[in-house]
Amino acid sequence: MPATPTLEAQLLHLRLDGWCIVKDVIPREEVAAVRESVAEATLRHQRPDAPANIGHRTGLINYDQSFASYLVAPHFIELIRATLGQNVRVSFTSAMINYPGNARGGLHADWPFNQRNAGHIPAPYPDVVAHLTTLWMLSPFSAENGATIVVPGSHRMETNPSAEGCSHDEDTPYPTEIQAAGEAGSVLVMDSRMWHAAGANRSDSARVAMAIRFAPWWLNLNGLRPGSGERARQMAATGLTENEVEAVKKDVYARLASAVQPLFEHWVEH
Ligand SMILES: O=C(O)CCC(=O)C(=O)O
Repeated sequence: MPATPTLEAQLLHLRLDGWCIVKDVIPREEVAAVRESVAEATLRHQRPDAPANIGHRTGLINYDQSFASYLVAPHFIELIRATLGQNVRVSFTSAMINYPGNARGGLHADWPFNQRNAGHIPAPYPDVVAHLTTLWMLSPFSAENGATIVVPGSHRMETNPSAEGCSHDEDTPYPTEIQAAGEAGSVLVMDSRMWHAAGANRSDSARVAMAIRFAPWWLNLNGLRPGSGERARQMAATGLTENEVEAVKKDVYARLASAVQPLFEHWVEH
């Protein structure tokens, strides 16, 4: 069995390639229970405007907390904190169920680099790690069921295919792209600038995953807050829409473990 990569090796992989996989963030014997809990919450609270063939629930922490304790699994959170600083914050918790037949997505970078969001850092953007996207494999990710497509090294670009004028079309596979496969319980950690897309699900079962995103303390998240003046001004100024992240309910926050609470403190409802 290959040795578990060290934190230094994972950091190098993340810096050079823009992504790495952290294994066993959820232990194998516990991942089925988390998958079932997340899938059940997603089906019960499904977003009506979710794209075809995808079950989606944003603000997942309000609907299901089965995953919360794993956010501080030492070999996972050490990597996140070594990259973004000790006072890191969770910016998004989203569940995604990609059903059989779900088509390949377009290549893009995530918020705040996705140029279609009102609150985006305009391209050409600087070479700074400002946000991490972590995709939690609650089902195993394989080429067949649509493991995330990544373009290694693309995080060092100053733009991405969501931008008008980007020299690569979002729907054209990139020659060096690969699929980030892994076992259930593993987490794909990537620089949010990295070009990526959902793979096509050609299997006969659903791929259940979560996108948990992390921000450093200095990144302004106010544009994601429903009803905020800053959000309205960003949308009016750009003519673009923006993702919404509902506030964490007080009683949900109160029940989180003390080691998990600091990740969500900034977003608790007033
Ligand atoms: O579902 C996937 O594999 C990719 C998801 C994605 O592109 C995103 O959350 O930004």
